[in-house]
Amino acid sequence: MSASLNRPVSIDPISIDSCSSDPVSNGSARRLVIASWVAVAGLFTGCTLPTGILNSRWAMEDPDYATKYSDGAPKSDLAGKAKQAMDARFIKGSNGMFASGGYTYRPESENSLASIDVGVESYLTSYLTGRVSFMGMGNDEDWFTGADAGLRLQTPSRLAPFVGAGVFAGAARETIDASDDGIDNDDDGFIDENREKDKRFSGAFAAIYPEFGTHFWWTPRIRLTSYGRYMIATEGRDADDWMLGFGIAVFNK
Ligand SMILES: [Ca+2]
Ligand SMILES: [Ca+2]
Repeated sequence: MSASLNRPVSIDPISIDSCSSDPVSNGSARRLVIASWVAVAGLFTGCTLPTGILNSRWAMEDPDYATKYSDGAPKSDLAGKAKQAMDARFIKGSNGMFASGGYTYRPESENSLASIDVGVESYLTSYLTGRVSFMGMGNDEDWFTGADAGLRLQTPSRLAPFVGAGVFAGAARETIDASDDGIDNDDDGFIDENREKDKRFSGAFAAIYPEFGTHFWWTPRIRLTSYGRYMIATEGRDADDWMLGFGIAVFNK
């Protein structure tokens, strides 16, 4: 998949959104993402600081962790202190729900999309998760909706960088440039006038993606995530997107 990242991007005559440099679309997508990030951040303003900031045994509310570190590392044992401050292996076998919001950037277009994703995630082991979700992406002109599924390989630690791969499949309605197809697409009496557009419905839109990111356990049950994905669309490189997102997940055992 990484080879696709370097693939040269060709400009198709029916390049998606090549006609829509509408700053309103960018603005509304951006506002939606900012609003959702502020809402997530707001959840925490009323909460306490991340657990264990003043105590390296950060996850004592988890029974497995508490058993393992019931004695705790002595003050002089810095390596032991660091280990218990980082250890998140107790999460193995946990299931949770997550919500995330993202912002996509399509190199071939000035148009951007906001995305919202709600789903379930399981820790298959302490370092591997699988998840499925419903995802919607859209702006004033285009929308995509469908199911997303993926795997992430992470370090089994409180601050956990990860790499992953996933697939998105669903439907799309896109506004495309129609100024070169010999058709009066908008019935205004002019054929292929400047900036003529057409709507296209893709009943089966799909993308696969590599991704990378970082998790941070705010508490032993609440996890924050930031991620970046390169969405490789079945429709061709013109429809590829970079997606940057932020999410929150709540797990239980
Ligand atoms: Ca026309
Ligand atoms: Ca036309």
